[in-house]
Amino acid sequence: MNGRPIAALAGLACAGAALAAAQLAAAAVAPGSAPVAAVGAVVVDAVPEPVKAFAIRTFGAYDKLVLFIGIGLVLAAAAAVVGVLSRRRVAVGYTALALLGAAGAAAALSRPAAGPAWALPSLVGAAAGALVLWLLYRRPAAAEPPVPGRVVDRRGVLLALAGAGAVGAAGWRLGGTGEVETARDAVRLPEPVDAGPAGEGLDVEGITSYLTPNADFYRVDTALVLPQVLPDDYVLRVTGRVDRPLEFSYRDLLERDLVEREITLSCVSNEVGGTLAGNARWLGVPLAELLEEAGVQDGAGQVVGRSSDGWTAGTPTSACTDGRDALVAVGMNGEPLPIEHGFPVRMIVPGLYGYVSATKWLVEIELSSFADFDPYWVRRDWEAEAPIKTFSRIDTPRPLKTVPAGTTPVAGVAWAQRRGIERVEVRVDEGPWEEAELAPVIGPDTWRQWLWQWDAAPGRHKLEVRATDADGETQTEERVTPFPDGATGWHSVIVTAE
Ligand SMILES: Nc1nc2c(c(=O)[nH]1)N[C@H]1C(S)=C(S)[C@@H](COP(=O)(O)O)O[C@H]1N2
Ligand SMILES: [Mo]
Repeated sequence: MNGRPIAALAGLACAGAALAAAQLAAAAVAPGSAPVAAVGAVVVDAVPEPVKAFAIRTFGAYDKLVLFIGIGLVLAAAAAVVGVLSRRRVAVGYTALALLGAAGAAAALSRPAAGPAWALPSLVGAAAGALVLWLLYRRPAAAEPPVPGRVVDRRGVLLALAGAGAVGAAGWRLGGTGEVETARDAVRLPEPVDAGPAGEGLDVEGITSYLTPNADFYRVDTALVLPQVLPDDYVLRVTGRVDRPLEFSYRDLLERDLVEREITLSCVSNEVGGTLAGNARWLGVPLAELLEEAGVQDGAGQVVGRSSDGWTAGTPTSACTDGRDALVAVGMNGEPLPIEHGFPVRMIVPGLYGYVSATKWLVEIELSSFADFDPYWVRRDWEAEAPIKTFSRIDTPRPLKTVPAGTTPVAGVAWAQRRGIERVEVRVDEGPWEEAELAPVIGPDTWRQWLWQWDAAPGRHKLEVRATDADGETQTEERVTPFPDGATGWHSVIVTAE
């Protein structure tokens, strides 16, 4: 018998062989050139804003994994159907593989970082898939009972599936971040010439730590495969409306006078109560110095940071030169930047959301104007200028927790980078606002921990928090969503005391 299940598996084997061969080829070209990664990247760029917001809200850091699983399921279903249809007309299989190859190649070539070689993995994959198809689907021998169309070589299917698995795994490994990891491990960062003050935190159980360890630092970006930038190949270009275009190697940057500063980075997609923010000690070159050396021309009101994968962010030039610690950063909490946080070089500008300032895998700083250039998220209708809105969060007690009646610490963090936090208040069951104790701060650019000792009466309670920045502006109660320039509203949690 040569049933449909075997034919469906044969279809999977052909698609698997195609993807595995492509993955292996992509390890030699560039990880982003693999067809699934390229198609995924096109999907990420193309999906409408509400869908993307939904994905970030629902899947959080797993949004990329969910996308890959989705693409995998669609491909597998299509491959199984094509496998069955190919028994009658094997041309269906060849056509499907040709389409897969063409779509993958087109997607790869459309990526901003692509060169002509980016088409190769998809084409190699399609050819490998076609070869397996040719091997698996044969005409019945004269001695066999006549069937319409072709029979599938059962043993061949299993072999092909196993082979595809092995080749795919090898390609995945080779194309991984191993080489960059090794290069990063070899980096020795110099000591800063100017080490800024170190802040301290409050010692309260359950509060967000003052400095966020690198491993716990939130990650937000559009990169489905991590950009791989080797420090030895690294060049940062300062271009556009400047008197003198400049180039810096990684070594050039490390040899300059580095400064170290504690700065809180936060994401515009952070919802009220959300955790898309972190505070780190960044080591880097003051961006203002590079701009000064390049000579910014009149009218260059926007500094565009461009990533090795083509992503862009636009920062007002004034925010890079007004004396704040805008950095071309190489270090994070005493280590070279982790790969997922932009190794080898990224931008950090206090006071602005990450999407308008914090380009990771930074390879170009282009002086432009807001009229002349719309960066990645601005093209998707987010605001071009996005200063951080004042935010406060209750970290402990957690929502719906039961706490002992009597004295219970209520604590969390608040931030308003560039302005600073002056007051945090808490209220219980919409009673009077009570002022919280604040941790000491080193300046306006880091978050500030707060603590309020609550005398909790037994029962169910609503706790709310609001912060006031150093300009005297208190957070508005009005709840708005992150789109298009950041969420507002007071964070609240419901807890039971007993
Ligand atoms: N190359 C690149 N840089 C990027 C992004 C991106 O998608 N690509 N996302 C930005 C956004 S939206 C934020 S909030 C910060 C997050 O930095 P982190 O992942 O190190 O926390 O990086 C910014 N830099
Ligand atoms: Mo962000």
